[in-house]
Amino acid sequence: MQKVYAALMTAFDENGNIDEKGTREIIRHDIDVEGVDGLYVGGSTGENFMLGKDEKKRVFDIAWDEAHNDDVDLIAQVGSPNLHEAMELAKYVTNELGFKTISAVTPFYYNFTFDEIKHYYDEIVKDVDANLLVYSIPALTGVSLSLDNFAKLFENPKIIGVKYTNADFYLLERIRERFPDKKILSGFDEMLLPALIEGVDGCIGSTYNVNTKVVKEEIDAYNKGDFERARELEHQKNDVITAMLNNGIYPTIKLILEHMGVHAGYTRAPMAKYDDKVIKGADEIYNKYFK
Ligand code: SI3
Repeated sequence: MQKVYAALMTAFDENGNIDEKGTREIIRHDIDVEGVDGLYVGGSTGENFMLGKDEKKRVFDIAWDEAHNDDVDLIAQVGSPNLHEAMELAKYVTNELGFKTISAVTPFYYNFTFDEIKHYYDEIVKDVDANLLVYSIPALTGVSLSLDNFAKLFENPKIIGVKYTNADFYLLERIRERFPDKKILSGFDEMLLPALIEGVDGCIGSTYNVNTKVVKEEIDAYNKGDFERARELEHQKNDVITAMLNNGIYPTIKLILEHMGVHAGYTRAPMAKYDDKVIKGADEIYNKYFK
C-alpha cells in the first residue's frame, strides 16, 4: 500500500517563535486523527527555510520526542544551500536523535552545476547511518534534475529515492521505469492520481495534515482498480486543495487545524499575518468541506 506522509507544519506564536505545544498537537493530530503513515519533518510546509539552525534542531527534537514511539515513518529534511549546516543537521538527527531516513532539498540560489549538486548529496550522507531521499521541487528551487542526473545520484547506494514535487510526468515515468527499486514519493497533493498511475510508492504533502482520509480512500480505490471512484475522489480532494491554494495554502491549513481544536498558530514572517479575508476564507473552507 502506498504510504501517506504529512509534510509537518510548525506552529508559531504571534511573534514568530516556535510554539512547541502547538507543534506537538499537530503531530498528535496527524497521527491519531488523520492516520498518516509518516511525517516529513523540516520541509517546505514546516517553513524550514525561514528557520535558523538551532530552530531546525528544535523542530527535529520535538518531532522525534513526540512521535518516535508511534508506528509511523519519520523523515528529516536537512538540506540547505549551506552544506556545512546540512551535514551537521544530518549528523544531529541520526546520531543525537534516531532518524533512519533523511532528505535534502537540491541546493538552490547559486545555479550550482550538477557535479556540485552530486558532491553536496554525497557529503551529506557520507558519515551518517541513514538513507536519503532527494527532495526535488524545481518550481521553488529552480533546479531541474534530468533522468541521467538521477542515475548519477542513485549510484550512491545510500540515496534511496526522491520526493518528487514536479508536474513532469514523463520524467516521473522514466525514473520509475529505470529505477524500479528506488522509492518515489509524490509531492504535489493535487496530482496524486496521475502519480499513482506512474507507480509512486506514496505521497508527502501539506494538505495531508488535514485531509488524509479521502486520500487513503482514493489510494484504496486505485489499488482495487476502481478508477472511476479514484477519479471522483481526486476531484473531491482537489476541490478542497483549489480552495486552499486560492486562500493561501499554509495559513488556510493552520486555520483549519485551529477549527479542529489543534493550536497550529501562525505562519512566520516574511509570510504575512493573517488578515480578515484569509480568516474568513479559511472559515468558509472549513464549514464547506470539513465540518
Ligand atoms: O513540506 C514539504 O517539503 C512538502 O512536502 C512540500 C509539498 O510538496 C507541498 N509543496 C509545497 C511547496 O508546499 C505540497 O504538499 C503543496 O503544498 C500542495 O501540493 C499544494 O500545492
